Amino acid sequence: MAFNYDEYLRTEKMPTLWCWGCGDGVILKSVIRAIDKLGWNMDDVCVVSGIGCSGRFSSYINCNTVHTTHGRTLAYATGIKLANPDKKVIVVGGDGDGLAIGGNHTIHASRRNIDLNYIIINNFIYGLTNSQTSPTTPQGMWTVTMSRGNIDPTFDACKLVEAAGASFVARETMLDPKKLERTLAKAFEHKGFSFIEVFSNCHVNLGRKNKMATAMANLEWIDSISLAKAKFEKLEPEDQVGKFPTGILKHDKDAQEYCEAYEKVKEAHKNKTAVEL
Ligand SMILES: Cc1ncc(C[n+]2csc(CCOP(=O)(O)OP(=O)(O)O)c2C)c(N)n1
Repeated sequence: MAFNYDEYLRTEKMPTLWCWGCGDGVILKSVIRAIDKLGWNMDDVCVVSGIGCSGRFSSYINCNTVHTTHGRTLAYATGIKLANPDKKVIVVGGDGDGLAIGGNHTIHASRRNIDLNYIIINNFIYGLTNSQTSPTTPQGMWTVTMSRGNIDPTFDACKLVEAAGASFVARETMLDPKKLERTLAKAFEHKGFSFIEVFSNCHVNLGRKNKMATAMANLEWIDSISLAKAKFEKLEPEDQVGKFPTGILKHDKDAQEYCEAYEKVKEAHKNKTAVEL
């Protein structure tokens, strides 16, 4: 039987505002199927999103939702989770939202290892605002703010959060929605800060002046820069340059989770003792 997405969507908001061929809709479907697989009750789920095309997630999914200010998703989500530690909190934002204006929050949520599920949809550009350079825009590509080619070195979001202390780190692409669904389900089940970077296309705002103006051309480029972790590791270091491993890159099940640590703070206050971690 066909999967019934309508159960999980605010159908009155359909069709979406996303451009034709945008990967955001594919990712939304994978998120929904991962939630369904885990059997979560939507009353227990809160989706927090930022400003950007990816920010529309919280408008379309039918659960508790907060559409927050640009770059501040994790600050809101941290408050929501600390006040409701038994609820499931999924955070969605763009590469601009989470790595530029919100980069600091991304680092510190990773460091605290709070039990949030943070999905960065990396389309390598500011999509909503029409093509400004983001921290993941490849060098040399055209953007409106670097119209002769981007000179900024890029950065690897997964390496950043791993170094900062995130206990679950994964990268997938929207080229393989079933694999994405499986990885999301594992991330959602993990207790601690789960970070999932999803490569996606923005043929309209990244592709149009970078020789990939169709969704297919943009996706072929994503395919050319990403490969499964096991294959990536077999490459010589010089061949790894410009390529990104996909799959689960880190899964530490033993790291102290922040809400649990916070419970110990409450205990310590009650008993007038020092916190015991
Ligand atoms: C404080 C603040 N600064 C800037 C903006 C303008 N703005 C809205 S979305 C956005 C960037 C969107 O890019 P990204 O976060 O990568 O998401 P995408 O649209 O690509 O999904 C910017 C700069 C804003 N809304 N608020």
